[in-house]
Amino acid sequence: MAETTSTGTILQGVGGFYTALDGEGREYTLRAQGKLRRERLKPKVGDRVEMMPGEGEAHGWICRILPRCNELVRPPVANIDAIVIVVAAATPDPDLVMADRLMLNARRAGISVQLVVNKCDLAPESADDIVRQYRGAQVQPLKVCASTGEGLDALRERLKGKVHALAGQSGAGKSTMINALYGLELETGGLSRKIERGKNTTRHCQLIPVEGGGMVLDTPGFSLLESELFDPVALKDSWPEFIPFEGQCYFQPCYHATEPRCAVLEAVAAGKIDGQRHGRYVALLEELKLRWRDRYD
Ligand SMILES: Nc1nc2c(ncn2[C@@H]2O[C@H](COP(=O)(O)OP(=O)(O)O)[C@@H](O)[C@H]2O)c(=O)[nH]1
Ligand SMILES: [Mg+2]
Ligand SMILES: [Zn+2]
Repeated sequence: MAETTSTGTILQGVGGFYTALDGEGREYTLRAQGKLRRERLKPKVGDRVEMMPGEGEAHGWICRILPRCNELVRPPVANIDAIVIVVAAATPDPDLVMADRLMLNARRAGISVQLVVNKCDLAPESADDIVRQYRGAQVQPLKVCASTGEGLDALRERLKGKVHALAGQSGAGKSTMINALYGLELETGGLSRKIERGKNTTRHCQLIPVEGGGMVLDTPGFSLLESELFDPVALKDSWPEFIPFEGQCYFQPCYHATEPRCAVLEAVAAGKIDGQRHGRYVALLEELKLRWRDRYD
């Protein structure tokens, strides 16, 4: 048997079987070789791999995972150019704590973030408020309506040629948005369809090649999202709003939470930094400090 290997990109993985796409647009069904499993190297969607295609109907093998440019734990993906955080203006009520956590994780992984406020038809004022809160967050907030397609041309343009993942609350409209952006037919429906067995909404990650050379990834919503554990003093580095004021606080380093003569707190008081975004930062900081303190328990 010819032991030729080639390179491919993992599009999805379900129950230990992976689908990979090669440079010529061919798809392969693969399993991870035992040595990968023994080393606990689990291929992720987006991974570039060395593979040994199977002969005929037989599945092939993933021999090696090539070095990753970046990776996320939730959603479990690798080599993503941009993460699109989808927040609904209403229905469900926007969970901006989750949006902030997704942003934080993406930033720490070195992935650029695009914020999209969906369902603007339902609550235009709420949409404006969310955009206002994220004005300084370097997330290019965009208001859209996935069900009518409004605003999607601008989004498609920004994402052209990129490998991008949509993430956010269940029911925010991620699958509807992908369908409207690229003329696909992913399962949508949020809560109403859950009762129909087997007709559930997005359950696993799947990378789909789209026009313009990019790829899109639909992800299931997460109800619980804990960020990785790291020194709380580094949390502020993931809030771009603080950058102009860094180094101007009386105490160094400064958490920008309760310290006297803190330049960031002064900027919040003066309306230069959004107070709600800062408030969520402080809450996240407190949580991280507790987890950091108890990290050896
Ligand atoms: N009114 C309105 N409903 C939307 C919009 N986008 C999606 N929906 C609806 O929201 C529900 C959840 O959408 P879905 O795409 O399944 O959300 P996902 O869980 O984030 O993938 C569906 O019933 C969609 O029809 C929108 O822009 N406006
Ligand atoms: Mg979905
Ligand atoms: Zn400070």
